[in-house]
Amino acid sequence: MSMFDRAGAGLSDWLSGMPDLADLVSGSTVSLAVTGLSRAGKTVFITSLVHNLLSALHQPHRMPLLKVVGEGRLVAARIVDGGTGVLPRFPYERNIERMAASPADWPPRTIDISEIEINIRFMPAGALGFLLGRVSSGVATLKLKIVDYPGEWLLDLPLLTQSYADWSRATLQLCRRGLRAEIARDFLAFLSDHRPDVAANEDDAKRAHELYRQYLQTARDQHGLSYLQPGRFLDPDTLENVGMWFAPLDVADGAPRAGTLAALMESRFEAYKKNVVIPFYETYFRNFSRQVVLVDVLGALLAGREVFEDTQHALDAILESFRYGRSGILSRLLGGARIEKVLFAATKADHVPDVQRDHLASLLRSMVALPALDVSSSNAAIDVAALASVISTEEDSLEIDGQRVQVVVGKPVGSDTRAKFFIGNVPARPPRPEAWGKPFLNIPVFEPPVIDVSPIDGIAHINLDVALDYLIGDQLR
Ligand SMILES: Nc1nc2c(ncn2[C@@H]2O[C@H](COP(=O)(O)OP(=O)(O)O)[C@@H](O)[C@H]2O)c(=O)[nH]1
Ligand SMILES: [Mg+2]
Repeated sequence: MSMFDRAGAGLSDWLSGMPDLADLVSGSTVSLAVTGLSRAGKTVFITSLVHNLLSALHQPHRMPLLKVVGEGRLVAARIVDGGTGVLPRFPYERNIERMAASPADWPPRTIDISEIEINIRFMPAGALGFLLGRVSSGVATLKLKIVDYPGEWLLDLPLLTQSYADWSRATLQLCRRGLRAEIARDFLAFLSDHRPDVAANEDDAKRAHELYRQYLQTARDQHGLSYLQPGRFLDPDTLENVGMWFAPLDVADGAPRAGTLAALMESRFEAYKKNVVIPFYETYFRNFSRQVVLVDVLGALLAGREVFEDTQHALDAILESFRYGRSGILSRLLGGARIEKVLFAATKADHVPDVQRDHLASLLRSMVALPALDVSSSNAAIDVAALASVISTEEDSLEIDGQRVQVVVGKPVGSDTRAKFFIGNVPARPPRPEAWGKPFLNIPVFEPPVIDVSPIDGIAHINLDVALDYLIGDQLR
């Protein structure tokens, strides 16, 4: 090999580690998916992120740790209107108006998938910026596609490797334990009155499905449970389709006899996988390259041991969608595409004083068993953070039993007065079995702070810039 060859190889090695110059000029796209279990804070996260990006030119001090902003390289950030997206548009404007209204309130609950595109124009850093300056105006473009989708949908991945009998057995076992047994009482009573091998009829199928859905909904809305399958049963729109009205039954192993209730349920279970679960992975999930999973760690912690462990169980199932080496099904569905980086983020960190926020992140780290995760290169890179999309509280202190403790103060929605909120200490690790307190589900909903609806001043947050830099910073270099 001549000197020249070697030098050439060295240069192309060096260049291959960098974004393509042509891509930088014409613009590349990065798809950032935002998910989390219901009420984890997805809508508020995206709204604040978009607002702070659009405001970053005027108010760079809000996002100093997003390097493209902190280093003064941001040129412009704009919403792409009428984008090419096939998904419903994420209602950023409606949300920010609601949060900026007076009295201020939070955006309404959402259940569906949506997206919004932001065009980010920036000066590339270092040598690349220099090269780009020689061939064009020196300004690069990144199109950031942000997609909001329910984390419950990821809980359906395990269904793909289960038969109806497998799934029924696992689901009913869970359903007959602890808190769930009580919530599912009506559904379980139905099961004991109806053998799975009775002749199939629409009335029984419908009744079983309704009772099962009521159980899922109560478990989520009144008890804060999250390991709930199938994920779409919590979204009323899927109910339109009779072909998906099923529920688990006490079936024996093997294929059920034709014409029985069990056989009907089994065919609907298979239809759900084929028409709902698989298309989500093949059509949407395979296009995501970066992912945030938001978790209301504090809510889970305060709701008590059973809910906390259930959240852990759900996170475990969610993680399966980012472990490419282990399940052949995922690589088949994604056709080799993969998410490169995942951030698990504990939301609403403004509910605890500053000194407790590191613990919130450590607690989440141990909930997702991050230390034990095999860091095989086939998996997505994963990290953990604590953040608040919208700081809605201030710090204060309070005397409790002769001791001064740090608390947060905010104005609960609908109230005229400000209230102090103290939850004790956030542990850095899941509490020991005997250390659990009484379940507490009434975390106050604090009014958002005063927000300007125009993207000038931005919104005060905790770690949104750090999170975004981890997720897409490499595309803005
Ligand atoms: N204090 C505070 N509350 C938040 C924050 N993010 C979300 N929330 C609260 O959590 C609720 C649910 O958030 P939302 O984004 O709608 O959750 P989603 O179901 O995951 O989209 C909101 O209505 C707020 O009350 C935050 O950063 N700070
Ligand atoms: Mg939402």
